[in-house]
Amino acid sequence: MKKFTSKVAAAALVMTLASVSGQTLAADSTKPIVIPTHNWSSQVVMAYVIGGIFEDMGNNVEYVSADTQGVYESIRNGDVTISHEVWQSTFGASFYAAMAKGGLIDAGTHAALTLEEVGVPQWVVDNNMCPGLPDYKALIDCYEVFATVDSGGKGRILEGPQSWHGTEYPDRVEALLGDNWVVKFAGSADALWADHVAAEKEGRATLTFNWTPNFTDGAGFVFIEWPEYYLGCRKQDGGDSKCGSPKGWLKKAANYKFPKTHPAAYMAFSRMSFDAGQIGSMAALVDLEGMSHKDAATKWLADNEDTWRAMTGVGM
Ligand code: TMO
Repeated sequence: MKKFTSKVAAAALVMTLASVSGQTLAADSTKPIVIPTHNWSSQVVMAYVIGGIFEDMGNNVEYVSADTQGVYESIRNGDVTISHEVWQSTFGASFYAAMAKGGLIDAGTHAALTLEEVGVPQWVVDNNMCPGLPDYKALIDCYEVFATVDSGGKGRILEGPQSWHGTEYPDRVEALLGDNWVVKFAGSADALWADHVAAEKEGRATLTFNWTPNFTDGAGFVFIEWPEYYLGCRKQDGGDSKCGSPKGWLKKAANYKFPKTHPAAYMAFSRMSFDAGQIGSMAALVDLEGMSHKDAATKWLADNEDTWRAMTGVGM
């Protein structure tokens, strides 16, 4: 009896100690946390940044190259564990479609506000190449200024890869600009940046898709101002597409089991919040400084240790 009592007391003491130390109470599974990589720089760098934080906490991590829309279904069914850059304009519909089916959770919102929109490099405005910008109505009469060798005399909008937006810009151009404009899809983000460089060299104006936060925030990029976005205004959502992109959020998503299988990693992930400067700098290390995504993440983690360590601990 005496032995039994002391065993119970010992167990109670262990439980007390465990709950005081909090995080160690429920250990994270050794199963890898699967992090997706996509096709723009900040997302890939942030994948390795977050993976590096998880590894520092003792977790196992795996990276998979994933489709930018299909990834939300993969998170829902557990093949991918998280998404750390859910941009409202491009991926909001796929994010909520997966959530509605059950299995994907909203794991919080970054501090950064976002805009994914077409626009012109600052020098196009500075040189007054299309008077009246950034109002979209100025484009109606300026189409010839934005013609390229492959646009048949029409103004050209260089969209990002089609997997980001689908028919959003062709629909909008048809609704608001008319027949003198054509939308071409770039094969990659790098093709957008190459076009900015070539256009400046050739002295021609260019109108391309871009977003903020991004490395271009430094040199300046002027986003076109369209009629305001509202939920349902896009053709694909039942509207007439006479609207611009939302001034949007940047969310994180996770599989619904992640908080249970990896409580410490999930808690850290739910607390991770990057601002515009931090996200822009992740992109700049690759797109301006020419680093590999992995090296950029290693440097970012070394330069910002106080910031990310605070996210991994218990407390306010
Ligand atoms: C999803 N993106 C930031 C490239 O627009």
